[in-house]
Amino acid sequence: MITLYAADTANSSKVLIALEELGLSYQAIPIDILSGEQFEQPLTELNPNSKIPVIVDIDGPDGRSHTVFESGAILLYLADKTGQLMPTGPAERSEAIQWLMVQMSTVGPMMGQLIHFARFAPPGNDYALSRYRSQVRRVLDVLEHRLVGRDWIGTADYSVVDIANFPWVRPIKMFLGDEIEAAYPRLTEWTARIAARPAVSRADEAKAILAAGLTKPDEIDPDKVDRLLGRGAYSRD
Ligand SMILES: N[C@@H](CCC(=O)N[C@@H](CS)C(=O)NCC(=O)O)C(=O)O
Repeated sequence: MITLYAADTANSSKVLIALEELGLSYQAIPIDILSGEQFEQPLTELNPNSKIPVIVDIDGPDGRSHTVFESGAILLYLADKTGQLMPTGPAERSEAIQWLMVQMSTVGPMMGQLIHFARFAPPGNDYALSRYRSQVRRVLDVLEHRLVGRDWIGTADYSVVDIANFPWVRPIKMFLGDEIEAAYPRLTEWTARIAARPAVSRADEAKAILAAGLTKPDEIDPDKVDRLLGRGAYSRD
């Protein structure tokens, strides 16, 4: 049994999709990041970086309980545990890991910053908005080019690399506009193919159940938001 600590977020979705694809038995525990539960036990003990997602696998290596944080590390752990969703040949595996690192180092962080400045920052951030829109478009160009003559991003088959990218790419038009679909036809088709997978529907249902237990946007305590975003009284400037 795997325990997943998660919320209604893209990085949590990656793990829900992988667990559903792999048919692993799990329970999802909601962590209310808008009310600061990531800064309390058990999260701080499970992840010194105070972020979700985190998994605890009671049937870990050598029969011992094993904790994994960082969504990319969780995806690789689950793929290794089951021998699925990652290629096994050394060259193919190395190539897939490179593309997983692109998601972790660029797709997620650049999208995350774009969402921050588009949704959470006070007005007057034209430079930041322009920078992160440009960075997101740049990395979408890279993914679109990667899909020339191939169906999947990481390797010949659907893998954890596609799972890692999907929850970030799927909502992209909310931030860049509907015209993004025509600009990125291969990515648009890739997104539709993944969205149609039954495991993705099940993961979306599990995410909706998680979301129901979390603070709603109109209930947010402004001080807790400042803490989450490291601003106001929590600024380290
Ligand atoms: N690189 C990490 C990022 C994790 C992350 O930023 N998680 C967010 C939610 S998706 C979080 O816990 N935010 C709460 C906070 O920053 O205090 C991963 O991929 O797991």
